[in-house]
Amino acid sequence: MSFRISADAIGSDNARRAAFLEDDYAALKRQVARRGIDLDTIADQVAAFGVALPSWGVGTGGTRFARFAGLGEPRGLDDKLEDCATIQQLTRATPTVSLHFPWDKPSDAAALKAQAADLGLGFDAVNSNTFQDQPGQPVSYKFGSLSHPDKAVRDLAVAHNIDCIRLGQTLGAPALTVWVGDGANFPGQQNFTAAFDRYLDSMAQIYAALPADWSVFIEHKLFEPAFYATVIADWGSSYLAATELGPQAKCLVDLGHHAPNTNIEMIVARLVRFGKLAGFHFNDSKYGDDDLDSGSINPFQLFLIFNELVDAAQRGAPGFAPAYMLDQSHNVTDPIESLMSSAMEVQRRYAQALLIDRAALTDAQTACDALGAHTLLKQAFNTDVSPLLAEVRRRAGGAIDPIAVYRASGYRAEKAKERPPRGGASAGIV
Ligand code: PSV
Ligand code: MN
Ligand code: MN
Repeated sequence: MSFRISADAIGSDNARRAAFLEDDYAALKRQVARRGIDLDTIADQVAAFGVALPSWGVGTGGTRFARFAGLGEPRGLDDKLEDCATIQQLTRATPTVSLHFPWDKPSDAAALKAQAADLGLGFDAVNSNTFQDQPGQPVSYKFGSLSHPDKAVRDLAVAHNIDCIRLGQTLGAPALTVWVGDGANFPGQQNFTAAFDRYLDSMAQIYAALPADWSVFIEHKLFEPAFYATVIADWGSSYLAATELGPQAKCLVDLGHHAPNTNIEMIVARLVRFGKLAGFHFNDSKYGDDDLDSGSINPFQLFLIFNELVDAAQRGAPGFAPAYMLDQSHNVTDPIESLMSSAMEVQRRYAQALLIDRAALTDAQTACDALGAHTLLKQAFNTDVSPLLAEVRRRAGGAIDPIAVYRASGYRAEKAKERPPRGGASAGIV
Protein backbone atom coordinates (compact mmCIF):
# COMPACT_ATOMS: atom_id res chain seq x y z
CA MET A 1 0.00 0.00 0.00
CA SER A 2 1.49 3.30 -0.96
CA PHE A 3 1.28 6.22 1.41
CA ARG A 4 -1.56 8.72 0.94
CA ILE A 5 -2.42 11.69 3.11
CA SER A 6 -5.45 10.69 5.18
CA ALA A 7 -8.74 12.55 5.25
CA ASP A 8 -8.25 12.71 9.03
CA ALA A 9 -4.97 14.58 8.61
CA ILE A 10 -6.75 17.17 6.48
CA GLY A 11 -9.75 17.26 8.81
CA SER A 12 -7.75 17.81 11.95
CA ASP A 13 -5.59 20.53 10.42
CA ASN A 14 -8.73 22.21 9.07
CA ALA A 15 -10.37 21.98 12.49
CA ARG A 16 -7.46 23.92 14.02
CA ARG A 17 -7.84 26.68 11.44
CA ALA A 18 -11.63 26.74 11.10
CA ALA A 19 -12.45 29.49 13.57
CA PHE A 20 -9.99 31.97 12.07
CA LEU A 21 -11.15 31.10 8.57
CA GLU A 22 -14.81 31.66 9.45
CA ASP A 23 -13.89 35.02 10.89
CA ASP A 24 -11.85 36.04 7.85
CA TYR A 25 -14.41 34.76 5.36
CA ALA A 26 -17.20 36.65 7.14
CA ALA A 27 -15.12 39.85 7.09
CA LEU A 28 -14.41 39.46 3.35
CA LYS A 29 -18.07 38.71 2.72
CA ARG A 30 -19.05 41.96 4.45
CA GLN A 31 -16.34 43.88 2.61
CA VAL A 32 -17.42 42.78 -0.87
CA ALA A 33 -21.11 43.06 0.03
CA ARG A 34 -20.49 46.81 0.37
CA ARG A 35 -19.57 46.67 -3.34
CA GLY A 36 -22.79 44.79 -4.11
CA ILE A 37 -21.07 41.41 -4.53
CA ASP A 38 -22.24 38.17 -2.94
CA LEU A 39 -19.15 36.24 -1.87
CA ASP A 40 -20.93 32.87 -1.87
CA THR A 41 -21.79 33.32 -5.54
CA ILE A 42 -18.12 34.02 -6.28
CA ALA A 43 -17.20 30.96 -4.20
CA ASP A 44 -19.37 28.74 -6.42
CA GLN A 45 -17.68 30.11 -9.54
CA VAL A 46 -14.21 29.59 -8.07
CA ALA A 47 -15.15 26.05 -7.00
CA ALA A 48 -16.02 25.24 -10.62
CA PHE A 49 -12.59 26.39 -11.84
CA GLY A 50 -9.85 23.86 -12.47
CA VAL A 51 -6.37 23.93 -13.94
CA ALA A 52 -4.72 20.80 -15.39
CA LEU A 53 -1.46 19.49 -13.96
CA PRO A 54 1.41 18.72 -16.32
CA SER A 55 2.39 15.07 -15.87
CA TRP A 56 5.99 16.13 -16.48
CA GLY A 57 5.83 18.84 -13.81
CA VAL A 58 5.70 16.56 -10.76
CA GLY A 59 9.31 15.58 -11.30
CA THR A 60 12.13 18.03 -10.68
CA GLY A 61 12.90 19.86 -13.92
CA GLY A 62 16.29 21.07 -14.86
CA THR A 63 18.19 23.37 -17.12
CA ARG A 64 20.69 22.59 -19.82
CA PHE A 65 23.32 22.82 -17.09
CA ALA A 66 22.05 20.35 -14.53
CA ARG A 67 19.14 18.63 -12.95
CA PHE A 68 19.14 18.23 -9.18
CA ALA A 69 16.76 15.39 -8.44
CA GLY A 70 14.96 15.28 -5.11
CA LEU A 71 14.28 12.27 -2.94
CA GLY A 72 11.06 10.40 -3.47
CA GLU A 73 10.54 11.69 -6.99
CA PRO A 74 8.05 9.89 -9.20
CA ARG A 75 9.75 7.15 -11.19
CA GLY A 76 7.00 6.46 -13.68
CA LEU A 77 3.52 7.32 -14.72
CA ASP A 78 1.88 5.55 -11.79
CA ASP A 79 3.91 7.60 -9.30
CA LYS A 80 3.19 10.79 -11.23
CA LEU A 81 -0.54 10.19 -11.11
CA GLU A 82 -0.33 9.55 -7.40
CA ASP A 83 1.41 12.91 -6.88
CA CYS A 84 -1.19 14.63 -9.07
CA ALA A 85 -3.94 13.02 -6.99
CA THR A 86 -2.32 14.36 -3.82
CA ILE A 87 -2.23 17.87 -5.26
CA GLN A 88 -5.91 17.57 -6.17
CA GLN A 89 -6.80 16.05 -2.80
CA LEU A 90 -5.37 19.07 -0.97
CA THR A 91 -6.20 21.93 -3.35
CA ARG A 92 -9.35 20.73 -5.16
CA ALA A 93 -8.28 22.99 -8.01
CA THR A 94 -6.51 20.47 -10.26
CA PRO A 95 -8.99 17.77 -11.35
CA THR A 96 -7.19 16.83 -14.59
CA VAL A 97 -3.76 15.88 -15.87
CA SER A 98 -2.16 16.90 -19.15
CA LEU A 99 0.06 14.12 -20.47
CA HIS A 100 3.16 14.50 -22.62
CA PHE A 101 3.98 11.73 -25.11
CA PRO A 102 6.19 9.81 -25.29
CA TRP A 103 7.52 10.99 -21.91
CA ASP A 104 4.38 9.73 -20.21
CA LYS A 105 3.02 7.30 -22.72
CA PRO A 106 0.97 4.54 -21.10
CA SER A 107 1.40 0.97 -22.25
CA ASP A 108 -2.34 0.49 -21.67
CA ALA A 109 -4.30 3.72 -22.05
CA ALA A 110 -7.64 2.22 -20.99
CA ALA A 111 -6.05 0.90 -17.80
CA LEU A 112 -4.48 4.30 -17.14
CA LYS A 113 -7.85 5.99 -17.56
CA ALA A 114 -9.35 3.64 -14.98
CA GLN A 115 -6.42 4.16 -12.63
CA ALA A 116 -6.77 7.92 -12.91
CA ALA A 117 -10.53 7.73 -12.32
CA ASP A 118 -9.89 5.72 -9.13
CA LEU A 119 -7.65 8.57 -8.01
CA GLY A 120 -10.34 11.13 -8.86
CA LEU A 121 -8.50 12.45 -11.92
CA GLY A 122 -9.39 12.95 -15.57
CA PHE A 123 -7.30 14.02 -18.55
CA ASP A 124 -7.03 17.35 -20.32
CA ALA A 125 -5.21 18.01 -23.62
CA VAL A 126 -2.39 15.65 -24.53
CA ASN A 127 0.94 17.07 -25.76
CA SER A 128 3.03 15.69 -28.59
CA ASN A 129 6.81 15.79 -28.65
CA THR A 130 8.71 16.13 -31.90
CA PHE A 131 11.39 18.33 -30.41
CA GLN A 132 13.55 15.42 -29.25
CA ASP A 133 14.69 12.22 -30.87
CA GLN A 134 13.58 9.03 -29.18
CA PRO A 135 15.77 5.92 -28.97
CA GLY A 136 15.71 3.94 -32.20
CA GLN A 137 14.02 6.70 -34.19
CA PRO A 138 14.65 6.11 -37.93
CA VAL A 139 15.15 9.79 -38.85
CA SER A 140 16.13 12.80 -36.72
CA TYR A 141 14.31 15.96 -35.63
CA LYS A 142 17.62 17.83 -35.40
CA PHE A 143 16.55 20.18 -38.22
CA GLY A 144 12.86 20.24 -37.46
CA SER A 145 9.84 18.00 -37.51
CA LEU A 146 6.51 19.07 -39.04
CA SER A 147 8.31 21.60 -41.27
CA HIS A 148 11.42 19.53 -42.05
CA PRO A 149 12.56 19.60 -45.70
CA ASP A 150 12.63 15.77 -45.75
CA LYS A 151 9.20 14.20 -46.13
CA ALA A 152 10.30 11.12 -44.18
CA VAL A 153 10.86 13.29 -41.10
CA ARG A 154 7.57 15.09 -41.55
CA ASP A 155 5.76 11.79 -41.95
CA LEU A 156 7.25 10.49 -38.71
CA ALA A 157 6.19 13.65 -36.86
CA VAL A 158 2.68 13.52 -38.32
CA ALA A 159 2.33 9.84 -37.40
CA HIS A 160 3.43 10.60 -33.83
CA ASN A 161 0.80 13.34 -33.50
CA ILE A 162 -1.91 11.03 -34.83
CA ASP A 163 -0.77 8.40 -32.37
CA CYS A 164 -1.15 11.01 -29.60
CA ILE A 165 -4.72 11.70 -30.72
CA ARG A 166 -5.61 8.00 -30.63
CA LEU A 167 -4.09 7.56 -27.17
CA GLY A 168 -5.80 10.70 -25.97
CA GLN A 169 -9.15 9.45 -27.26
CA THR A 170 -8.86 6.29 -25.18
CA LEU A 171 -7.98 8.42 -22.17
CA GLY A 172 -10.96 10.71 -22.65
CA ALA A 173 -8.82 13.76 -23.41
CA PRO A 174 -10.42 16.52 -25.51
CA ALA A 175 -7.52 18.01 -27.45
CA LEU A 176 -3.99 17.74 -28.79
CA THR A 177 -1.44 20.46 -28.08
CA VAL A 178 1.26 20.82 -30.72
CA TRP A 179 4.41 22.76 -29.98
CA VAL A 180 7.35 22.38 -32.34
CA GLY A 181 10.83 23.79 -31.92
CA ASP A 182 11.22 23.95 -35.71
CA GLY A 183 13.11 26.94 -37.00
CA ALA A 184 16.55 28.19 -37.93
CA ASN A 185 19.68 29.31 -36.16
CA PHE A 186 21.17 31.16 -39.12
CA PRO A 187 19.79 33.71 -41.55
CA GLY A 188 19.54 31.91 -44.85
CA GLN A 189 19.22 28.48 -43.25
CA GLN A 190 15.53 28.25 -43.99
CA ASN A 191 13.11 29.55 -46.59
CA PHE A 192 10.44 31.02 -44.29
CA THR A 193 7.60 30.53 -46.73
CA ALA A 194 8.51 26.99 -47.72
CA ALA A 195 8.96 25.96 -44.08
CA PHE A 196 5.57 27.42 -43.09
CA ASP A 197 3.93 25.70 -46.08
CA ARG A 198 5.39 22.36 -45.04
CA TYR A 199 4.22 22.96 -41.46
CA LEU A 200 0.70 23.73 -42.70
CA ASP A 201 0.65 20.65 -44.88
CA SER A 202 1.72 18.42 -41.96
CA MET A 203 -0.77 20.06 -39.62
CA ALA A 204 -3.54 19.53 -42.18
CA GLN A 205 -2.86 15.80 -42.02
CA ILE A 206 -3.03 15.88 -38.21
CA TYR A 207 -6.17 18.01 -38.34
CA ALA A 208 -7.80 15.47 -40.66
CA ALA A 209 -7.26 12.79 -38.01
CA LEU A 210 -9.07 14.76 -35.27
CA PRO A 211 -12.28 13.28 -33.92
CA ALA A 212 -15.25 15.60 -34.52
CA ASP A 213 -15.37 16.70 -30.87
CA TRP A 214 -11.63 17.30 -30.56
CA SER A 215 -9.51 20.41 -30.95
CA VAL A 216 -5.90 20.93 -31.87
CA PHE A 217 -4.08 23.62 -29.91
CA ILE A 218 -1.22 25.37 -31.67
CA GLU A 219 1.35 26.64 -29.18
CA HIS A 220 3.63 29.44 -30.33
CA LYS A 221 6.98 30.37 -28.84
CA LEU A 222 9.25 33.23 -29.78
CA PHE A 223 12.53 31.36 -29.78
CA GLU A 224 14.41 28.36 -28.36
CA PRO A 225 15.69 25.94 -29.48
CA ALA A 226 15.76 27.90 -32.76
CA PHE A 227 17.53 31.17 -31.98
CA TYR A 228 17.16 33.06 -35.21
CA ALA A 229 13.70 32.19 -36.52
CA THR A 230 10.96 29.89 -35.27
CA VAL A 231 8.23 28.59 -37.57
CA ILE A 232 5.41 29.29 -35.08
CA ALA A 233 7.08 32.15 -33.25
CA ASP A 234 4.10 34.27 -32.33
CA TRP A 235 0.34 34.44 -32.03
CA GLY A 236 0.14 35.87 -35.54
CA SER A 237 1.69 32.75 -37.09
CA SER A 238 -0.39 30.61 -34.76
CA TYR A 239 -3.58 32.43 -35.73
CA LEU A 240 -2.80 32.17 -39.44
CA ALA A 241 -2.18 28.44 -39.13
CA ALA A 242 -5.29 27.87 -37.00
CA THR A 243 -7.42 29.87 -39.43
CA GLU A 244 -6.07 27.99 -42.42
CA LEU A 245 -6.67 24.64 -40.74
CA GLY A 246 -10.26 25.20 -39.65
CA PRO A 247 -12.56 25.68 -36.66
CA GLN A 248 -11.11 22.82 -34.61
CA ALA A 249 -7.69 24.51 -34.56
CA LYS A 250 -7.04 27.17 -31.94
CA CYS A 251 -4.15 29.11 -30.45
CA LEU A 252 -2.63 28.19 -27.10
CA VAL A 253 -0.92 30.89 -25.06
CA ASP A 254 2.04 29.85 -22.92
CA LEU A 255 2.84 32.86 -20.77
CA GLY A 256 6.59 32.39 -21.11
CA HIS A 257 6.63 32.32 -24.89
CA HIS A 258 6.69 36.03 -25.68
CA ALA A 259 9.21 38.82 -25.84
CA PRO A 260 9.65 40.64 -22.51
CA ASN A 261 6.97 43.28 -21.90
CA THR A 262 4.58 41.86 -24.51
CA ASN A 263 0.99 42.75 -23.69
CA ILE A 264 -0.22 39.16 -23.34
CA GLU A 265 -3.66 40.12 -22.04
CA MET A 266 -4.27 42.00 -25.26
CA ILE A 267 -3.30 38.94 -27.31
CA VAL A 268 -5.82 37.01 -25.24
CA ALA A 269 -8.51 39.58 -26.01
CA ARG A 270 -7.78 39.39 -29.73
CA LEU A 271 -7.90 35.59 -29.81
CA VAL A 272 -11.16 35.58 -27.84
CA ARG A 273 -12.68 38.09 -30.23
CA PHE A 274 -12.04 35.78 -33.18
CA GLY A 275 -13.01 32.56 -31.40
CA LYS A 276 -9.46 31.23 -31.55
CA LEU A 277 -8.34 31.12 -27.93
CA ALA A 278 -7.45 27.49 -27.13
CA GLY A 279 -6.25 28.03 -23.60
CA PHE A 280 -3.12 28.48 -21.57
CA HIS A 281 0.08 27.03 -20.34
CA PHE A 282 0.46 28.97 -17.11
CA ASN A 283 3.87 29.75 -15.69
CA ASP A 284 5.82 32.94 -15.05
CA SER A 285 8.78 34.54 -16.67
CA LYS A 286 11.35 37.23 -16.04
CA TYR A 287 13.48 36.90 -19.15
CA GLY A 288 12.32 34.16 -21.52
CA ASP A 289 10.71 30.74 -21.31
CA ASP A 290 11.75 30.56 -17.67
CA ASP A 291 8.93 28.20 -16.61
CA LEU A 292 8.86 29.79 -13.16
CA ASP A 293 5.91 29.27 -10.82
CA SER A 294 2.68 30.97 -11.90
CA GLY A 295 2.28 34.42 -10.41
CA SER A 296 5.72 34.39 -8.80
CA ILE A 297 7.08 37.22 -10.97
CA ASN A 298 4.18 39.11 -12.46
CA PRO A 299 0.93 38.42 -10.60
CA PHE A 300 -0.70 41.57 -12.00
CA GLN A 301 -0.28 40.27 -15.54
CA LEU A 302 -2.02 37.05 -14.55
CA PHE A 303 -4.85 39.08 -13.05
CA LEU A 304 -5.15 41.18 -16.22
CA ILE A 305 -5.40 38.02 -18.30
CA PHE A 306 -8.22 36.82 -16.08
CA ASN A 307 -9.84 40.21 -16.41
CA GLU A 308 -10.11 39.51 -20.14
CA LEU A 309 -11.33 35.96 -19.55
CA VAL A 310 -14.04 36.97 -17.08
CA ASP A 311 -15.10 39.78 -19.38
CA ALA A 312 -15.42 37.25 -22.24
CA ALA A 313 -17.31 34.73 -20.11
CA GLN A 314 -19.73 37.32 -18.74
CA ARG A 315 -20.59 38.71 -22.14
CA GLY A 316 -20.96 35.18 -23.54
CA ALA A 317 -18.23 35.43 -26.16
CA PRO A 318 -18.99 32.81 -28.85
CA GLY A 319 -16.99 29.59 -28.63
CA PHE A 320 -15.29 30.71 -25.43
CA ALA A 321 -14.10 27.63 -23.49
CA PRO A 322 -10.39 27.91 -22.74
CA ALA A 323 -8.34 25.01 -21.40
CA TYR A 324 -6.18 25.83 -18.41
CA MET A 325 -2.92 23.99 -17.81
CA LEU A 326 0.24 24.58 -15.82
CA ASP A 327 3.54 24.23 -17.67
CA GLN A 328 6.36 24.86 -15.25
CA SER A 329 9.78 23.51 -14.42
CA HIS A 330 10.57 23.16 -10.73
CA ASN A 331 14.27 23.29 -10.12
CA VAL A 332 14.68 24.48 -6.52
CA THR A 333 11.38 23.51 -4.88
CA ASP A 334 9.41 20.38 -4.15
CA PRO A 335 7.34 20.13 -7.36
CA ILE A 336 4.20 19.18 -5.41
CA GLU A 337 4.46 22.36 -3.35
CA SER A 338 5.11 24.49 -6.43
CA LEU A 339 2.19 23.01 -8.32
CA MET A 340 -0.16 23.48 -5.37
CA SER A 341 0.89 27.05 -4.85
CA SER A 342 0.70 27.77 -8.60
CA ALA A 343 -2.78 26.29 -8.94
CA MET A 344 -3.92 28.44 -6.03
CA GLU A 345 -2.23 31.47 -7.56
CA VAL A 346 -4.09 31.00 -10.85
CA GLN A 347 -7.32 30.49 -8.90
CA ARG A 348 -6.59 33.64 -6.88
CA ARG A 349 -6.29 35.84 -9.96
CA TYR A 350 -9.49 34.36 -11.37
CA ALA A 351 -11.32 35.08 -8.11
CA GLN A 352 -10.04 38.64 -8.09
CA ALA A 353 -11.14 39.16 -11.68
CA LEU A 354 -14.62 38.05 -10.64
CA LEU A 355 -14.64 40.89 -8.10
CA ILE A 356 -14.19 43.61 -10.71
CA ASP A 357 -17.20 45.90 -10.88
CA ARG A 358 -17.78 45.48 -14.61
CA ALA A 359 -20.67 47.88 -14.93
CA ALA A 360 -18.65 50.63 -13.22
CA LEU A 361 -15.66 49.74 -15.39
CA THR A 362 -17.67 50.11 -18.57
CA ASP A 363 -19.00 53.46 -17.32
CA ALA A 364 -15.50 54.69 -16.54
CA GLN A 365 -14.25 53.53 -19.95
CA THR A 366 -17.16 55.22 -21.71
CA ALA A 367 -16.51 58.42 -19.80
CA CYS A 368 -12.80 58.22 -20.71
CA ASP A 369 -11.99 58.18 -17.00
CA ALA A 370 -8.63 56.45 -17.24
CA LEU A 371 -7.71 56.58 -13.57
CA GLY A 372 -11.22 55.68 -12.47
CA ALA A 373 -11.17 52.58 -14.67
CA HIS A 374 -7.71 51.61 -13.50
CA THR A 375 -8.70 52.11 -9.87
CA LEU A 376 -11.54 49.61 -10.30
CA LEU A 377 -9.07 46.99 -11.50
CA LYS A 378 -6.70 47.80 -8.64
CA GLN A 379 -9.49 47.59 -6.10
CA ALA A 380 -10.14 43.99 -7.17
CA PHE A 381 -6.45 43.15 -7.46
CA ASN A 382 -5.73 44.53 -4.00
CA THR A 383 -8.50 42.51 -2.36
CA ASP A 384 -7.05 39.63 -0.37
CA VAL A 385 -9.16 36.68 -1.45
CA SER A 386 -7.19 34.13 0.59
CA PRO A 387 -10.14 33.37 2.91
CA LEU A 388 -12.37 32.82 -0.14
CA LEU A 389 -9.95 30.32 -1.70
CA ALA A 390 -9.46 28.51 1.61
CA GLU A 391 -13.20 28.29 2.19
CA VAL A 392 -13.75 26.94 -1.35
CA ARG A 393 -11.18 24.24 -0.64
CA ARG A 394 -12.66 23.44 2.76
CA ARG A 395 -16.17 23.11 1.33
CA ALA A 396 -14.86 20.70 -1.34
CA GLY A 397 -13.07 18.52 1.23
CA GLY A 398 -9.62 19.97 0.57
CA ALA A 399 -7.17 21.58 2.95
CA ILE A 400 -7.50 25.10 4.26
CA ASP A 401 -3.69 25.26 4.09
CA PRO A 402 -2.55 22.62 1.56
CA ILE A 403 1.17 23.24 1.91
CA ALA A 404 1.06 23.04 5.71
CA VAL A 405 -0.84 19.74 5.59
CA TYR A 406 1.50 18.40 2.93
CA ARG A 407 4.59 19.29 4.92
CA ALA A 408 3.22 17.91 8.18
CA SER A 409 2.21 14.65 6.49
CA GLY A 410 5.78 13.62 5.71
CA TYR A 411 4.59 12.62 2.22
CA ARG A 412 7.92 13.18 0.53
CA ALA A 413 9.86 11.24 3.17
CA GLU A 414 7.42 8.35 2.81
CA LYS A 415 7.82 8.44 -0.95
CA ALA A 416 11.60 8.45 -0.57
CA LYS A 417 11.23 5.08 1.15
CA GLU A 418 8.69 3.76 -1.34
CA ARG A 419 10.41 5.04 -4.45
CA PRO A 420 14.07 4.14 -4.46
CA PRO A 421 15.55 5.52 -7.69
CA ARG A 422 15.10 3.18 -10.68
CA GLY A 423 17.88 4.95 -12.56
CA GLY A 424 17.59 7.20 -15.62
CA ALA A 425 16.63 10.83 -15.67
CA SER A 426 12.99 11.81 -15.91
CA ALA A 427 11.78 14.16 -18.59
CA GLY A 428 10.81 17.76 -18.11
CA ILE A 429 13.89 19.75 -18.95
CA VAL A 430 12.30 21.63 -21.82
C1 PSV B 1 7.97 24.43 -24.90
O1 PSV B 1 8.81 25.36 -24.29
C2 PSV B 1 6.84 24.04 -23.96
O2 PSV B 1 6.27 25.17 -23.39
C3 PSV B 1 5.83 23.17 -24.67
O3 PSV B 1 4.56 23.32 -24.10
C4 PSV B 1 6.34 21.82 -24.37
O4 PSV B 1 5.42 20.80 -24.63
C5 PSV B 1 6.68 21.99 -22.92
O5 PSV B 1 7.32 23.27 -22.90
C6 PSV B 1 7.50 20.99 -22.28
O6 PSV B 1 7.74 21.35 -20.92
MN1 MN C 1 4.13 25.21 -22.95
MN1 MN D 1 7.77 26.58 -22.83
